Order: sequence, then C-alpha cells, then structure tokens
Amino acid sequence: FSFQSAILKAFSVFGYGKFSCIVFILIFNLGFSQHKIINTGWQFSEDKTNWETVNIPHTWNKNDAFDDAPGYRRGKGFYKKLVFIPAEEKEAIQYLKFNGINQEATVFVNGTQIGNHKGGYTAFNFEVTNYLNYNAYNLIEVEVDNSHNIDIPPLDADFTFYGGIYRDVELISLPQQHFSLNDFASDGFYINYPNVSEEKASIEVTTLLRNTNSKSTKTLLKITLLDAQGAEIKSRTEILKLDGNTSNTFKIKLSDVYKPNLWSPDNPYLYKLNLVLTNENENVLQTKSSNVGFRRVNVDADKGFFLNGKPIKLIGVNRHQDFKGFGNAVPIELQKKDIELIKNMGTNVIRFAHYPHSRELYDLCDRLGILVWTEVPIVNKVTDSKAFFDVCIAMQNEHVKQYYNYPSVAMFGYMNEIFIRLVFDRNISEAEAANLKTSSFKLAQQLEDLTRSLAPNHITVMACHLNEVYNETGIADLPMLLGWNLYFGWYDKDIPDLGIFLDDQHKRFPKRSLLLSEYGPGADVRIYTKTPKKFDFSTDYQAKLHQSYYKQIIERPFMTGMTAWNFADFGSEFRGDAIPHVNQKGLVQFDRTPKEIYYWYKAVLDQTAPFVHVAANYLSGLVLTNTTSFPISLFSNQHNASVFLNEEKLVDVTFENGSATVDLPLKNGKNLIKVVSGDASDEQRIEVLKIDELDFKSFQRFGINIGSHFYFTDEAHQITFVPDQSYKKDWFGHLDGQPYNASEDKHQGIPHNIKNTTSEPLFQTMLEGCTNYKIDVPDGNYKVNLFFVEPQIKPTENIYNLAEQTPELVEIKQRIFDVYLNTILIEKQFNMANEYSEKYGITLTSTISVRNKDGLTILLNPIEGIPVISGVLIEKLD
Ligand code: GCB
Repeated sequence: FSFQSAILKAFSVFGYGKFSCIVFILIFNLGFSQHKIINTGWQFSEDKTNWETVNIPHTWNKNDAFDDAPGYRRGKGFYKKLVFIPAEEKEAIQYLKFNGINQEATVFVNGTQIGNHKGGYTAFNFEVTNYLNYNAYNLIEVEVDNSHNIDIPPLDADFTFYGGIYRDVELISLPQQHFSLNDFASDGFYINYPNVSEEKASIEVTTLLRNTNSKSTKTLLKITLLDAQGAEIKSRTEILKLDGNTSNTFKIKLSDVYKPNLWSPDNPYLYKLNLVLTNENENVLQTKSSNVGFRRVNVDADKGFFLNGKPIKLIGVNRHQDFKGFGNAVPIELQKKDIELIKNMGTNVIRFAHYPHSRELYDLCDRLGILVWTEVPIVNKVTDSKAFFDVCIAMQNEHVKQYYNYPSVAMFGYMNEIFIRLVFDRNISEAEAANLKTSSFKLAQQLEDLTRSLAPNHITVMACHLNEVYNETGIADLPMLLGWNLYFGWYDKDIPDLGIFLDDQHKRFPKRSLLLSEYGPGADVRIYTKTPKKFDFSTDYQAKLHQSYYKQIIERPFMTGMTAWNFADFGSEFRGDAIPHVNQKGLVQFDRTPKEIYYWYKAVLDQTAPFVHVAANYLSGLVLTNTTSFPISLFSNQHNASVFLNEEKLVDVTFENGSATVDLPLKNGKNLIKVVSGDASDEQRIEVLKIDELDFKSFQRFGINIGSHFYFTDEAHQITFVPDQSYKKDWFGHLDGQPYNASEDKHQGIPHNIKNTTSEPLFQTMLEGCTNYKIDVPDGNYKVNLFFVEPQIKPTENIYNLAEQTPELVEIKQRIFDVYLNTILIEKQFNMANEYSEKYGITLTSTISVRNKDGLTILLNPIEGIPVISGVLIEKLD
C-alpha cells in the first residue's frame, strides 16, 4: 500500500476534479504530468520595435478588418514571453502546444528555432526539453504570418483571415513514459466503437505510449468506463512493456456494454472513459479522460440520415468563429454561448465552417446533443504543388486525430466549393482550368481515402456550389455524403427552384446522399417591408426564404437535412452587405442578438416546451403613413393562439409552418402586443408614429428612403425612414425616376462599403433620373437634409454575387446636376465623382421657408448624365 496507490484509489472513488490539484502538488516530483496554460503577459509587435503587452486570445486584425480602408494587415506579427522553468522540472519531458495560430507560426526557444507550422485552425506542438534552461527564465518567441501563401489553405474565401495567436498556448511537462503528443498533436489515444446497437456496444482504445527512456520500461494502463453518474461500468488494467526511445501502439478492447444508453440529440447520454498510466509501482504517470457516446451513423441515398439505426432529419446551422469586436480572438466562454443558443433553437446539427473550431465547443456538442460536421479550410481553389498537397494532408491528419474522440462528430469534411474560382475567375485559361480540375480531384481523392482510413465510425463530406463541374469531374461522387450550397432566391433564380434542383440531382445520381449544406439571404434588422424582394436585405425576405426552404427539405425524404448559412453574421473584409465588411446571412447578428428568424426556427424545431413569439423586435419607431394597420408575424410551436392588442383580445390565430400573420390596428404612441397559447405567452411593446397628413403637428421630423420599398430604422438619424412612392397630392412622392439597379439581377450594382456613414441602407437604395420630388408640407420653416452617394465609384468585385459580373460598371458615366429646394439653389454643378474619390455618404443640408402653400419640391436639374438621390429628412423648425 503506497501513498501513490492511495491517491489512485481516491481518483476512482471520488473522480478527478476534487483530487487533481492535491495529487498534482504532492506527486509532481514523482513524475506526474502537468499542463500550464500560458496565455497572459505576452509581448506583441508588428515591427519588433514597438511592443505592447497582450493576452491570448489575440489578433491584430480585430479593428482594421472593419475600418474604412480597404484590406487588413496581412503580414507578420511577433510575440514573445518569458517563462520561468523551475529546477524541479529538470527530469520532465517538456512540450509547447499551440491550439490555434493563424496562419503560419515559427517558434523559437531561447533564440533557437524549434519548429514551423502551417495552417491556422488546428493545434500543433513541439518538444522543447532540450532547449530549456532550468531554474531560469526562458524566452519563447513566435513569429506569426497571415500573408497570402499559395501553399497554405484557404487561398481565398468569404471570411476574414485574422492573424494572431488566438487559441490557448500550453506548456506541458510529462514523465518519461506518457501518452504521445507526437501523432499530429492528438491526445495520444483514439476511441473506436466497432459495433453499437441497442443490445450492446463495444469500445476499443488505441493508445500511443511514448517512452523517452532508452531502456524498455514496464507500465500499467488502467482503463475505466464510468456511467453518467460516475459509477464504474467496466475496467481493465493492462501491463504494457514500452520499448525504449520510441512510441508504442496498443489496442485494448473493453468487454461489451449490454443495453447501452445510446447517445443522440434527444438523449445526449455520455459515459466517461478514464485512462490512468502508472509505473510498475503504481505511481501515477499520467491520466486522460474522454467523453464516450455510443452512437452509430450512416446515410441512405433515398431515406436520408440514420442515427443508431433510426432516421433523423438534420436541421441546423453553419458557424463561423468570429464575434463583433473580437475578430477571431473570442473568449471561449463567449463562444460556448453560441453552442447553447444553437441548441436552444432546437437544432440537431452544426457545420463548423470552414475550418476546425475550438475543441471545447465539440465537447459541448457532445454534452448538449448536437451532431457535428467539421472540415478543413480547403476552400475555393487548390494550388497544384506538392507543398500545398502536403499541408492539406497534414492538416486533415491533425483535424481527424485531434477531433476524433468527440462522439458528436459524425462527419469529417475536407473541401468547400473547390471549383468556384475556376468558374468565376475571368482570366483562367482553358489549360489552367483543365489542370485545376485534375489537381483538385486528385487532392480530394487523397483526402477522402485518408479520412476513410483514419475515421471508420464517421461519414465523409464535401460541399459544392451550384455548378455542373462537380458532377462532370466526378468529385461529387467521392464523399459518402455530398453537401450542396444553394442560394436559389438569392444569387440564383427563385426560392422554389431549390426543390426542382434537388429532385433533378436525386434522379440523375440516385446513389448519392445529399445535404443542403448552405442556404440563406442577407438580412439587416434595421430593414423591413410588407413587400419583401430578393436582395433587399429585409428581415422579411429572410423569413420568406428560410420558411420555404425548410418546407422543401422536409417534404423530401431523400434529403439528409440542411444547415443554414450562417448562425451569425461574420466578418468578411472584402464584402459589404448593409453593414460594411460583414456577411449578414446570420440568424443572429454579429454580436449574437437574435434576428426574428432565430425564433421562427425555434418554433418549428424545439418541441421541449410550448413557445410563442411576437416577431416585432425591431419595429419600435415604426412610422405608419396613411394606414391604420401593420402586418406582424407570430411564431409558435403550438396550433393556435390568442392575440391581444393593448390589453384587448383581438383575434385567434392558427399557426402554419410555425408562423401566423396578423394585421394589427396599431395606435399612435405605445402599443402592447401580446400572444397567448396555453401556458406560453410573449409580449412586445412598440412605439408607433401615425402620420395621416404631413401637418407636422404630432411630429417634428419626417424621413423618406427615396428609391426604396423598405423601411429603414436609422440609429444615426434617430428616425425610421418610410418607403418611397410615386407622388400623391397632399402627400409625397417622386414625379419621375427609377429605383437604381432595381432589376433583381442587378444587385451587384448597389453600392457597398459606403464611407462616412452608418446609414448604408438609406444611401444604398436611390432613384436614378428623378428630377422632381414633391413633399406637400404646410407653410413654415424647415431644415432639409438630402442624402446622396455616387454609386459608380470603385465597384468591388464579389465572386459570391454569382448572378452577375458587371462590366458595365467599369465605364463610369459622368453625373453632374444642380440641386434646388423650390426656387433656392442648394448646390451648383453637384459632381460627386469629382469631389469624392471614394463612395461617400453625402448630406446636403439647408433651411427653407415654405410660403403660399407651395409645399416642398426637390429639383435635380441634369447638366450631364443622370441625377441620383437616396433620401430626404425634413425637420420643422418652428
Ligand atoms: C458560399 C460559401 C460561404 C459564403 C457564402 C455566401 O457558398 O461557402 O463561404 O460565405 O456562400 O454568403 O455567399
């Protein structure tokens, strides 16, 4: 009976949490392992001259990826830190482990380069034992580089490649015999489930045990399986002889578990596997543990996805890891909230796109019950070079091996839209195109083979964009499950074309299993309309598209499921939707505030408790012009509900596809909307301004979003701009002009990334060719703001706006006009392209006195080209 075995006993009786620190303090000298997280107090510099103190997670691009200047700093960043290594650790084997550095890292210890790693989203480590000084400070330096590098994927993608050390850095001390860290920075053991059924399940553990001593050494490995309550179910101890100076592989099988509690999204039952490595005298050398979830997954081309032999429709989201204000350096607790939000929405699957995310999140998916598709960032294009292929193969090895033991991980992927550049780059020659097809296929084949051989309990996946080239090249036949990223009703055709496409694919390729791996329109919560249209960025169009897509997928049993693009808005530097540098297809905003569509998904997916929701979150400040009612959506997982307006019962509604719409006779001022269904209820207060006449009696300011069919609630101007209309007497509207680039296919012509404003949707939509705009205000003094932007300056090319390339924008036409308010000249020879070198949000402000019941007329008098105008805001002065 030794002290060590007493400690070991304590472990098995009380679990590891309580005792680990005592154990660690008392027996470290005897060889116990230790992980230190060294995130604080790093020095960072962009030029090795000016240093600042930073903590990990860190990125140098969290601001410049969102500022007005195009691009973000892609280059080098230097980090350094002093770490004291005590004399007591002299016998230990030491590693530095980096959990995520984007995208290339070169590491130095005390001035000596110890290694280099390529790839920004997987962990790596280096053994540093021989480079450390004991009882002394040691200098760790990391040179990070996020420059474009043709040998590192992703070469190009619709997201920002923030540079920096953005996941934990660890210093690991190990005894001479330990779980190897040398197998692509995995944990040194892999859990397999050779068979899983309701009757029984088996576990096989492959361990890699390293012995750095030159002599062969006897060790004991105790493997214990505990149930969710911590009770021991199975245990096995093996005496293992470790050869000297090498890694030793052992396969150990536990006896079958009968009537296992199977893991699923509805029942995320987790067993726990503990591994305790001891020396001959039973002194603990190292302990490891892992979630165990008994689950079996497979796909059927006609019947969809199967979990534990039962069909399950996968409905969920894609996720990117960045967050407003943080870039990719997001505290892990904040990231975990994402997974909780996703679970609360009722989803059963996440696609971690387009790269492996933090491992803690996969652990949470195990616990909460969310199936996972995880992939490496080989996106848009490959480089046909050995160096690129080598990085890809190493990356997939790291990915599969590091994420292998999470039972939630069902699907391992390796490519996204790999032919998009081939299809959209204008200057790719035919020969280059042919070569790209061959090399991409070759790489895909290698990655497919590798993934299948490494991960026998998983499904291999890949995602394609809408193009025949995936079928022609045969690349689409490689994975076990093929994902299509489909944007019908956005980049392509119309919403109902989704089903037509899928049916056709299923007919043509009846043996393929399919998943809708991406879909969704951009949506800005400040934009809403009664008449949603493609590319208006309204939350209403978002609702329309998602609701229809859901129906179309549910109706098709052959579809394994769907993952919305994207869970949250995310940073994409070159892109501008209604917010610059942000892709706004999220179900929640960049700061994770839910958009209304989030609640609709909850209504159709989450059956855990009765749920109703009033989708009027953003309507406060609504301006009703000449109308008494406004349609408001209600979402619920119930059949029907009662609607109350200002404490009075209005109507009973029935929900279809999770949604119902009521026309609410809102009153001027505060309104309380309430929905009740059984025990569930929700209410929303909104403030409404009713304007039946432009008399400026109950209001002082009035704004029109000229050239637009949608409302825009603008924080900067503290007003909701109302949609435009053609002129009506005693009211307002345009007498001539057309919405600029109104045709649905012309969306790329809408100016993005407008500078000097946060009111993009006000500026982005405009009338072209309007010379005469009338607003019939009563006599009095007014301050008038007119809003303009020159839409032709510097169009940004965006390959994701697939429907159209815009050569006509290259020929910029001159546009000069005089601006009058009634008879007063406000701006002579207004020539925006001449005055501003960039797309600028321009406001012309002037006061005017309206007399003789003239009302207000905005006159744009063309001198050259066609005038444009984006909006007007009128304020009564007295
Ligand atoms: C896609 C890409 C994704 C983009 C998305 C979009 O197909 O896979 O990375 O962000 O489309 O929003 O255009």
